[in-house]
Amino acid sequence: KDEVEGFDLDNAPRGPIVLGFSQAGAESGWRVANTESIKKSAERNRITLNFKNADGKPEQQIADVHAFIDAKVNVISFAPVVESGWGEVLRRARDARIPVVLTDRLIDEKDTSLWTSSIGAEFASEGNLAALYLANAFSGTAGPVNVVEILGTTGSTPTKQRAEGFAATASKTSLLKVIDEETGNWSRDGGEDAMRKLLKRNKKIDAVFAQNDDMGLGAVTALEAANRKPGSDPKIVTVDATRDGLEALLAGKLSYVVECSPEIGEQLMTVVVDLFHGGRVKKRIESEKAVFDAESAAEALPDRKY
Ligand code: GYE
Repeated sequence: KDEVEGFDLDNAPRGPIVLGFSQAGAESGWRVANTESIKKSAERNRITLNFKNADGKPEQQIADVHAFIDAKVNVISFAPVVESGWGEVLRRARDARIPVVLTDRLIDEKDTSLWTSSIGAEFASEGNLAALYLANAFSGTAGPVNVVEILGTTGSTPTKQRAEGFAATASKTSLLKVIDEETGNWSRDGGEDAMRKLLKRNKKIDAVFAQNDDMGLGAVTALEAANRKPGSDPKIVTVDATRDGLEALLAGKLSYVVECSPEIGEQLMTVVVDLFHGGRVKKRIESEKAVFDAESAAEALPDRKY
């Protein structure tokens, strides 16, 4: 069952469709670009956007979704700060017959009828790709390669799945060893702080897996302050491929970047329009990804808008 029926045309709104969108926050370059993408695509599709920013606060975000139900919006969408806590408000949305589209991240509810569709990246495969790069980069060395991981917000889907994907591939190589981890909350300051703690606790660090560009860039600052040479000592792999990330890759301060596209606004608006105008929508829609080394970063940078 990978497709869901759209709504009856009889139920289609008479005026513009109203979409209530709750954004997780503004914690990273990725998130800012994601907000841009959603706002621009709503405008282009003539969808009225009721936008709220939860600023990284799970309780705020649930309150925002309740407010969308009270306002009788036509569709609700949100990028969850964390996976937990969604059952009650989503049952209320279902009772009010308001379709819910998850974007970017997932929720941990077993009842899949609580959402109509979800749009986002396969985070585990991003973790796989990050580990695969390091395994190749260190192949031929005796090992073990000591890796420290800088994690995103605890309880969010990409934090869990990027770590799982990385660990799964790392364990197959019997070369990479995750020796320590620290949360950096997706932000630059958080990444810098996390790296400082990891440096204090660990003598030999060969590589860093930072779960997003911003935390990786924060780690670069901490490593330079400790007289290390980030990009080679240690190698640093990140996820997102924002402009700042690709520029650091080109400058040799990051070693490799796995892309996770924030530009999912257009896919979201297509689902919203299809829901009300007779189309069928997919239960799961995957967003784009690629991988970058310094050479392909140089090619991509002129067109990178975020
Ligand atoms: O990688 C990070 C952002 O959920 C994919 O959240 C998103 C992640 C992204 O803060 O930069």
